[in-house]
Amino acid sequence: MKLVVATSNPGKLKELQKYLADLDWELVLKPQELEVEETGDTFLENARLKASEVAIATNNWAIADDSGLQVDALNGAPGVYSARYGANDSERIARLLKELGDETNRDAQFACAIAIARPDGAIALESEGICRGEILHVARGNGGFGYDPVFYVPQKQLTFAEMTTEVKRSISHRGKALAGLLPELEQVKSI
Ligand code: ITT
Repeated sequence: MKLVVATSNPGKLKELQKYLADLDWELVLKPQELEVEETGDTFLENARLKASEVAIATNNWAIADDSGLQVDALNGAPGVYSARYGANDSERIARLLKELGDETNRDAQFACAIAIARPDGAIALESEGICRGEILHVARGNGGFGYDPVFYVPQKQLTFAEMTTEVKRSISHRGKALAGLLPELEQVKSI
């Protein structure tokens, strides 16, 4: 059975494809022209919206991820606006570092909500994950995507951009959200 990966973000797509590779589902890319407006106030609402609309439009099962960075000293910003914080990754990072300035509290978290919809748009599964860390003053590492080079995880003493995909998966918001959902994804087809 086909599962449409409802994202236009290449970095996110790469991670999701890797995490879902061993499953008994045929992964299909979302049609490029199909863009869903993210009108929700929470990651979960937006993940549900994207999964449902893409499922209905393609008449297939669909999986969507809505995620973002929440910085404590910025009262949770950029949050659900993480993708809209700048025109590209380097502008988004530059804006984040500027807004934080000399702030000594650099605590932050990545949050991720994942929703899976049936072809009629009904949500079949959903899950959320969080990863705590700190915002560095200067970017480090070349891997990953988005805010990865400035997101440092003390437990690993690495930024997300310095980790292998496997290590990032083991501790990241997206890895945790998916771990809560993969066993059920194998079962859900028959229900
Ligand atoms: P889709 O909606 O098409 O999936 P998007 O980039 O608009 O793509 P979101 O609305 O979920 O996705 O925005 C999430 C943003 O948060 C994303 O653009 C990144 O800047 C950031 N982000 C999410 N997960 C991340 C991760 O693992 N590493 C770095 N940045 C991440």
